[in-house]
This record gives sequence, structure tokens and C-alpha cells, in this order.
Amino acid sequence: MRIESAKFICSAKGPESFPRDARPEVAFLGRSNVGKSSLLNSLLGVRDLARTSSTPGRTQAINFFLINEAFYFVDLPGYGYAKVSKQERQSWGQLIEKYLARRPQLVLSILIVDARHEPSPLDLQMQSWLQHFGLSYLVVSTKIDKLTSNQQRTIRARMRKAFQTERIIPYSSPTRAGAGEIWDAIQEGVNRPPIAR
Ligand SMILES: Nc1nc2c(ncn2[C@@H]2O[C@H](COP(=O)(O)OP(=O)(O)OP(=O)(O)O)[C@@H](O)[C@H]2O)c(=O)[nH]1
Ligand SMILES: [Mg+2]
Repeated sequence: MRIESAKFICSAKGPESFPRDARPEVAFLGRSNVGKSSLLNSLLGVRDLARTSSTPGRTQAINFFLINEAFYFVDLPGYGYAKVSKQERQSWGQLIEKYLARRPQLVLSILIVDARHEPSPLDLQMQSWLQHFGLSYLVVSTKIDKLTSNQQRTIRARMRKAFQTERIIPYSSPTRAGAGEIWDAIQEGVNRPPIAR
């Protein structure tokens, strides 16, 4: 897909601030610091549209980016960061649930995991949420540039087993390896008519 324009629209802490038009949305979700914002930026070929950080847990709101005036990329706050309070964790859960459960224009969720680690219980829980809400999703395992090809093979087999799916795309933000396959899924998602939920 050719990117003609990509712009930040808003940062929402609740549904009242979500965009009100019905353009399709592709959501990026995963553990804190896993590389959600980096994936979003590198797919678009831009450096810093979504803010990336070496400090985990920085993205606390839901950020909406409008692509080609046609669809949104939605950067969701990361989960699993140990240093947040119980209250913050709860408000995170409520915000994500409000988004995932009540967003008919959400056509694809990209669940991002770190290629170097086994999926955490929270990753698997997130997958069951996506399934529970009947959402179409894709697992992307990122930071593969940090692994040898042997390690990549072993870990990929383990991931497939843990998530019980073959559909896991390995990715690297610096090299953009895997970008074509992810774009195919995005294109398919944004072209698909929304389902009534
Ligand atoms: N080597 C390598 N580093 C990566 C990759 N993706 C992200 N990183 C690094 O990982 C760190 C976190 O990346 P972010 O994109 O900010 O992660 P995030 O998931 O958006 O983080 P939060 O918004 O805080 O939850 C940054 O230092 C990135 O440069 C990758 O594919 N390869
Ligand atoms: Mg982020």
C-alpha cells in the first residue's frame, strides 16, 4: 500500500474522545515496551509519528492516527508493566475493554509479542479477549533482529503451540522484515465490510 498521508488525530482516555466517524481501524496491542509504536511507525516508513520510548508504560492513552484519509491506526497502551499501581491497571483494563468490546469499525487487531520470550499469561489472556469479542486478529512477534535464524525457528514453534495458531508473523522494526505480510492483512481488513456486532 502506498502511504500518501499519516497524521496524529487524538489521544483518548475514554470513549467520549474516540473519533466519531466510521472509518475502519487497525489496533496495535501488546505488552508494555514490546514495540507497538515502533511497529506502527516502521510500517508507515516514518520515524516518530507514534512516540517510542525506552521507558516502559509511556503510552497511557489510546492514540489514533489517520492513514491516507481512509483508515486509522490505533496505538493502545501496553499491559503488564510491573511498576504501575493496581488502580492504573484497572483503569487500563476498563479503557481497553471499552475499546475492544464496543468498536464496530475495528477490523483488525495486531497482537504484538516479543520474539525472544514465551508468550506471557497476559498475552494469552489478551488473545482470549480478542476471540471472546469475535475480533479478527493477527499475532506479530517482533524484535527478531535480536535472534539468530536458529533461535527464530525454535521460538516460532513454541509460539505456535502456545497461541495454537500458525498465523504468527515474525517482524523487525529496524529492518522491516515481515512488513509485506502485515500490510496484506491490513489491506484485507480495511477492505472488508464491517460486521455488525
Ligand atoms: N532491535 C529492535 N528493537 C526494537 C524493535 N521494536 C522496538 N524496539 C525497541 O524497543 C523499545 C520499545 O519500543 P516501543 O515501540 O516504544 O514499544 P511500545 O510497545 O510502544 O511501548 P509502550 O508504549 O511503552 O507500551 C524501544 O527502545 C525500541 O527502539 C525491533 O523490532 N527490534
Ligand atoms: Mg508505545
